[in-house]
Amino acid sequence: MTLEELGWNTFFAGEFAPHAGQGLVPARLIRETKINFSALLEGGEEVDCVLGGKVWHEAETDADLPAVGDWVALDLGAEGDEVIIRERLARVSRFSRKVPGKSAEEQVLAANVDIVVVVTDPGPDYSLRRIERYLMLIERCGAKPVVLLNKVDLFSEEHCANAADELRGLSEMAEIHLTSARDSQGLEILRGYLQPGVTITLVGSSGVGKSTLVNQLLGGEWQETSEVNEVTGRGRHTTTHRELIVLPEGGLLIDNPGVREIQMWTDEETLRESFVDVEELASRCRFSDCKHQKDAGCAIEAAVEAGSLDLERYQSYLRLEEEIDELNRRRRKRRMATERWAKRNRRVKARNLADRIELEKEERGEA
Ligand SMILES: Nc1nc2c(ncn2[C@@H]2O[C@H](COP(=O)(O)OP(=O)(O)OP(=O)(O)O)[C@@H](O)[C@H]2O)c(=O)[nH]1
Ligand SMILES: [Mg+2]
Ligand SMILES: [Zn+2]
Repeated sequence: MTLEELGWNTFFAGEFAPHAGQGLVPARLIRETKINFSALLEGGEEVDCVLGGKVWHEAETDADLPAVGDWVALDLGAEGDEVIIRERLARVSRFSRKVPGKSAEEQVLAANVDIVVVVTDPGPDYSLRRIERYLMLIERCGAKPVVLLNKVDLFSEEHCANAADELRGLSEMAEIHLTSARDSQGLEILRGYLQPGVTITLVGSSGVGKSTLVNQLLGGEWQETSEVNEVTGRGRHTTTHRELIVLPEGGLLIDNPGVREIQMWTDEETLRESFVDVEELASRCRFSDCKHQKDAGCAIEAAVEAGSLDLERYQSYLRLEEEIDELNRRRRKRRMATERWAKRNRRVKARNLADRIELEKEERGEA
């Protein structure tokens, strides 16, 4: 297996060049666990590795830490030594979401991806708004967006075609396909994207069929049925960690655990961008401080009444302002906490330094 087959290119070669002379080797991270990482080396050998102190200290946020898909410079050491990640090479792209819960931190789901495939179904998981949010973030991260409406075997042809048409209306860049992982229908589409060296990541809610698609592409059982549902007694594949898989015919695939809450990491600009048409309307409201809620001369409410603006979209626009406030509030809070923490660290360092000077004086018999 060559580095190119793992996704290596001239950009990464340039990033790696300064480290080549230091006895380090390039590798791609394929798995992350609570205690360490696994990486693939040129030739295809898999090694376990741990984070080096420099990479840890230089990371300003969690998003700077190595993630699955990242290229790193490894220190293999001597036989039997722990393999250490000395550098994380710059990324060409990263697909992120907001860390679940109260924090406003960014979490990198997959680094250096070329295509992000959103898997959904034409039934219970189907939500235009959620897919729209996904598409917006994929386009922003620089990857190509693809949507798979999976499990089409469970729904009528007409229903599936309508759902696909609706999705096509969301974006000109996104490609929408109908698939059935159960019947191996539409898999050739995924195979077509998976050229050697191309990295694809599969995202979407739990249970939509991401791992089943991967299994089908691998032509067998790659992920064993681990948990058995207590109630139904049926096996269930539930992906618990992110993993990059190299397909035999080339192409790299990152399977993700299902995203329960679609709290994608984002910023105010992205949020606003997705509502440019509504913001445009807002500029035509009679009052500049219009709340768009029963205000006189409100252009947005007029558009809803005239049927040119979707009621649901109007409602999410109103919630969006709250969302932005909340996002900025958390950012400020986090920054304050980080500043306090940095001050504390400086004090600790200063104290340690003072102690060391004292100690050295003592040792020299000066104290
Ligand atoms: N009928 C039908 N069932 C499918 C299809 N694809 C997947 N399934 C079933 O849906 C269930 C969930 O599939 P998974 O592949 O585990 O879903 P996942 O997206 O990987 O879920 P998480 O790992 O929890 O994120 C399994 O019981 C699959 O057999 C399909 O095309 N048709
Ligand atoms: Mg899965
Ligand atoms: Zn208004």
